[in-house]
Amino acid sequence: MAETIEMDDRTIAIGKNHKLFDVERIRADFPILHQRIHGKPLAYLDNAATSQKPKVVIDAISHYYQAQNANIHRGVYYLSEVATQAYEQARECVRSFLNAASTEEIIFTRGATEGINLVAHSYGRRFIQQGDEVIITTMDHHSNIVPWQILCEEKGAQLRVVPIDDHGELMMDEYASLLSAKTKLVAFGHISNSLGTINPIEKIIQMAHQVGAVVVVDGAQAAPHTPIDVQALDVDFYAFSGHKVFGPTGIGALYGKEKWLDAMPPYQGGGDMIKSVTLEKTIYNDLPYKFEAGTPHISGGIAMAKALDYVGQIGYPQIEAYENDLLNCATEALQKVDGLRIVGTAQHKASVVSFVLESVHPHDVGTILDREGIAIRTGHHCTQPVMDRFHIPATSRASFAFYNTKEEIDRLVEALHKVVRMFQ
Ligand code: C6P
Repeated sequence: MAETIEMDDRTIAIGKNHKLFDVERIRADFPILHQRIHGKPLAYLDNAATSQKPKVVIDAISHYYQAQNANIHRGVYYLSEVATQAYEQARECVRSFLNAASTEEIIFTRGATEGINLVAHSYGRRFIQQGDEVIITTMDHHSNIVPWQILCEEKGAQLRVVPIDDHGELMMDEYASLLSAKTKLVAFGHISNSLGTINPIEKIIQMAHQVGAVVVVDGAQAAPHTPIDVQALDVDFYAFSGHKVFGPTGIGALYGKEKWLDAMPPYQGGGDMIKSVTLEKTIYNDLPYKFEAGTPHISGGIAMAKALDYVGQIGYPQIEAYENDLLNCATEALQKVDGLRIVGTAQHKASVVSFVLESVHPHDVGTILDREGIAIRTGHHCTQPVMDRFHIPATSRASFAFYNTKEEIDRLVEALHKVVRMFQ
């Protein structure tokens, strides 16, 4: 973790060379943040649901449609070549973001959900057999539960689940005891969206590999907060969504080791994923195109690459240190709100705080906060097994990005005091 030296509430110096993290300068890049909601300045604290977009990303989409729009991999004319080149450059940018060995291992998807479904349908259908075991965890998002349930049901395989403790941490001893020669696949979230827990991903991968299982990581919540190096992790598959990392919706990427992608059947059939088609037989295209049927979200890929560049320019050490500061500040202040209990108190957490307020339903909390211009998410966050584990129907969740400020946290806390007074 980078060393943080606070200079004032808005400008902090981070790291040995004291690179300045000027949140006001960063906020200036995000047009949507400068508006009033119900007459109050917007405090957007729902970044785990989706992040806001910097102007470079918005401009990239607009520029694409104003100057580059054409279908890719198909035309011999100038515009098609320009669009193809921009899209393939975006793939190279994703490769570099994940530190994958080659662009052949980068498949554009609609997002993390589609990435995980692709692996379940393609790898799962080919390699998971009756009697095999697939391991997931209690803290997984529905996107990393349902595809494996469908697969296991279809194949007669067993779904095993690593439980979590009262802090919202994975019970690693239980994980160790679930692993066996029957374990063929382990799928888990890098960071929990409802608890904020950062999982010990290196250890989980290493343990799975020791029994010969392949590992699928749902990186939807990790990409905005922490650097990812798929080669150092030695992970088999890693999925993330563009919209959570300051890019557009409807685009994301799946990393897969080439040896697996080569051995897997296509996920969908259609244009661009073929080399040749006769009515008798189809020869599939090379990687990564074998997994990209149909016209893709071209502007999305290009704009997502801009977002990844943008994040890279700020730098993960700066982002991690600043967000950690926000997390500590919010945790400390929220604990002082009467009747508030934080759900998810893991030692290693991303900037996500879920909480329940005694005798106030989270939907009431969310609605009252909205009147103050504060956007948080309330509900089960697509993690119903987490809610069941903590015997609650829902939580309120504030999730921070690097453009959030301590003033916004102050406003959140003040509004929650108000909610408590209203329900007294
Ligand atoms: N979580 C949240 O408010 P998609 O929808 O494919 O971009 O991402 C799905 C997904 C997968 N895994 C995790 C850990 C996630 O957090 C999400 C999306 C949002 O928490 C919407 S439910």
